[in-house]
Amino acid sequence: MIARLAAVAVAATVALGALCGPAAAAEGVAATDAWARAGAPAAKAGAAFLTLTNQGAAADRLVAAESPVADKTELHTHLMDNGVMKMRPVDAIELPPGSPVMLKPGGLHVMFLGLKQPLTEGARFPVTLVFEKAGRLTVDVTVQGAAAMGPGGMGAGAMGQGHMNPGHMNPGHMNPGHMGQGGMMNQAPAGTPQKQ
Ligand SMILES: [Cu+2]
Repeated sequence: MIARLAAVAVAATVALGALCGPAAAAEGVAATDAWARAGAPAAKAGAAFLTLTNQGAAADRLVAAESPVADKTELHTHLMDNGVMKMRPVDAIELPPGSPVMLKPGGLHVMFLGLKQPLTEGARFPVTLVFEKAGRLTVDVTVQGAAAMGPGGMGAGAMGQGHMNPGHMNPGHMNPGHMGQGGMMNQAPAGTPQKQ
């Protein structure tokens, strides 16, 4: 076990250097900054977001997610369809070695259908991620405010001008032809400072 872990230690150290906050790791995949957006008390659907970093040498895939908060938990993405942003289930989320994949509002997300309880700000709940190679990993999801954009103060310039960060996109499932010009990200909250 120790020897086996040592084999990935170098890659893991490099990958972790760029991350902050509490991390959970299955063998080879780290999950950080898991959060969800608070929903209305009657809401039947919700979503969670997080960053996945494949620290192994080989590609892996997130193939499923499970959570006790909902009847059904799916992997979704957003696609532009005739100028309308729509959600669509995906079979898997590709995790190339060494490059973080960000699940975030307007993009890939973990979808909850048939919520058994409202997602109230400050609450925490578990989500179990199932990776093709790395196995199962349970992360703690923290519910943030209804207008939250995620950890790290996304409103303070991190949103930029609505550009999608190509490094975080998933070529295996995100069809650039459907992505428009980053239109999905133009929903940045009004009043967000946009420095030139
Ligand atoms: Cu969805």
